[in-house]
Amino acid sequence: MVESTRADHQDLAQRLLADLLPDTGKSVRLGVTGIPGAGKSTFIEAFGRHAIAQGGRIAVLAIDPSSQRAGGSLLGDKTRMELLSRAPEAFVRPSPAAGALGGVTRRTREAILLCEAAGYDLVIVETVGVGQSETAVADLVDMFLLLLVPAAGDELQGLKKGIIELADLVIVNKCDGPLRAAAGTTAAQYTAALHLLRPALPYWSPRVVTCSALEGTGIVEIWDQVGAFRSATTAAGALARRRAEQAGHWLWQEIGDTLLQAFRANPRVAGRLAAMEARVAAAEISPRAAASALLTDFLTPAKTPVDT
Ligand SMILES: Nc1nc2c(ncn2[C@@H]2O[C@H](COP(=O)(O)OP(=O)(O)OP(=O)(O)O)[C@@H](O)[C@H]2O)c(=O)[nH]1
Ligand SMILES: [Mg+2]
Repeated sequence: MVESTRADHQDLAQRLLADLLPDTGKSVRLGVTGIPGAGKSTFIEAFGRHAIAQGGRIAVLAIDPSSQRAGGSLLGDKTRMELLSRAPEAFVRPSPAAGALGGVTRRTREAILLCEAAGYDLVIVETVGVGQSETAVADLVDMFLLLLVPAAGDELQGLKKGIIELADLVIVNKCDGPLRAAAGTTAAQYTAALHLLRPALPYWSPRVVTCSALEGTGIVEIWDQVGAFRSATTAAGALARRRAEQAGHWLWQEIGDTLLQAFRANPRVAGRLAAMEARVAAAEISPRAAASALLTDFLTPAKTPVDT
């Protein structure tokens, strides 16, 4: 219902979320990003099974606003997280139907709350680190994990510039078989890069670790790092601050989205919008003057019928 775009569903969903709010906020929220094929789903499966073995309950949500990738993550993730999907302690939810990133992140944000109210103590959000979604996911979670493959340099990894600065933990996956040596080299390079990239936070310095999601090595160390991050951010009050900030962003995003929706739906605006856009494109009117005219239409109470 939360994912539905139907207005009556949305009303019910909002009431449900309001009722559940006191039961939310108690999980560890993790974001996992990396280029397509980095092994995110395989990693989440291994990590999730470890979490379950420790007595945890885990929910996995995927964000894929493009969803045009070959095969789609929907089928892929279902099969790749086969064991996790079947575990009664796990809930695996593939991407909601493709849509604007804002819509997808809103639904994911609300899905996180639902999972928490349902008693999952670990919520993992998977997203592909080549677009905008990873920045959006960093704003949904407590800790952001960047999954790399053994190769040199951000460009070669096909990663968006600056993404490493978002990472609270960098993981070089596929440290096995013939890739093991390259994984070690990549880890060393990124360790050096991290030291240059940003000054360490007073309570946390992001580290680079290696793992093999396929063979299950390195998972325990990552689990320990997640625990250490949790303790450090809680002790410093940083976790509460991060979530408060995120809630503030969410509030303003909702205000912005709702206003824009109302603006576009306004009959007087709708009647002139296309023409105004064309005039702006043809440089007949400045964007500022056009915006001002449209906003006047929007903000002036409609006493007379549509237009003028
Ligand atoms: N050798 C090796 N292969 C791995 C490892 N982890 C994943 N793979 C393989 O890498 C491929 C992609 O794995 P996925 O887990 O689907 O990667 P993903 O990042 O979730 O991919 P998308 O969701 O499509 O972006 C699969 O063929 C996996 O078997 C690993 O630790 N070692
Ligand atoms: Mg995947």
